Amino acid sequence: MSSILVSQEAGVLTVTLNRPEKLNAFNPEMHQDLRRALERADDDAEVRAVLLTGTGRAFCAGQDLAERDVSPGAAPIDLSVSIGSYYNPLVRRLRALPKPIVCAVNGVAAGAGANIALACDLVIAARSASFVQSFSKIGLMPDSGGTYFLPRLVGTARAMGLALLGEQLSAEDAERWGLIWKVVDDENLLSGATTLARTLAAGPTRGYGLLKKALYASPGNSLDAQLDLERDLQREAGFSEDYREGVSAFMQKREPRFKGK
Ligand code: LHQ
Repeated sequence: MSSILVSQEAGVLTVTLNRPEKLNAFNPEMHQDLRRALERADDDAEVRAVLLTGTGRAFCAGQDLAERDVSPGAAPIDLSVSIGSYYNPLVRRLRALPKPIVCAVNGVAAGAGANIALACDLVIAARSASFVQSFSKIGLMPDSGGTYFLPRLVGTARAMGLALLGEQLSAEDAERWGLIWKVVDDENLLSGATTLARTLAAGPTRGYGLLKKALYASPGNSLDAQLDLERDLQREAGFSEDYREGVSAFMQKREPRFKGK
């Protein structure tokens, strides 16, 4: 059985984590498959949005903890190797993809699984889903961008509580705290996320890529630097066909037909 499922329709590449018996925990195969899928999303001009979700009752339980020998006497484990080889490149790839990524969190998202979801651009969660910074339960600290995303999304006080206590945060609280975009009823998750991804796939893809760049650069920039960046990126947006189409459609009082160029 493949560790991920990939399908493409209406400009949306849907990538489904598919190790349900392991709550979609990451192993090297799943990392490699996901990397290939995201490379395809980047390279294929027909792909104009990505939808990431999971099969079964979990979105992703983070690293597969059965993969490492932690028995007494076993060799010390250098976790920086898999973080450097897999998790950090994955977070960077999600953030840098110049196309919108919708994450449909279908169940529990734990450890790196939670933070991979937060690395996506729009996170929608099923009402029964939850988010757990479970790292402290196994003697670790948040990785996969958790110490970056959490304080920026919910503030240091809540980030610290989540990281120290490792308690499950319900999808409804995650929405209320501003950790995610929206919570929806379980039965509406996939249809809602697909509709959203298709809407984005019919949008001005280049403009979306540029706005991702600007918003994600913002926390590290001064206002001056950000204004300069906006000027430069808007210059690029202004050269796009979709800008011409958008303004023409507005003036002609019709719906725009964006091509993503
Ligand atoms: C699992 C897992 C799992 C294997 C549930 N692995 N089997 C990066 C770099 C390098 C190394 C270290 O880590 C990292 C990043 C990380 O992600 S570290 C954090 C790793 N993840 C966790 O610590 C989460 C562990 N899982 C849980 O806390 C719970 O299972 C959650 C909260 C996800 C779900 O709880 P429940 O709904 O109560 O389910 P459960 O605990 O009963 O799990 C169901 C089964 O899934 C069970 O197996 P079994 O054979 O008893 O049915 C678990 O052992 C297995 N499972 N997570 N990460």
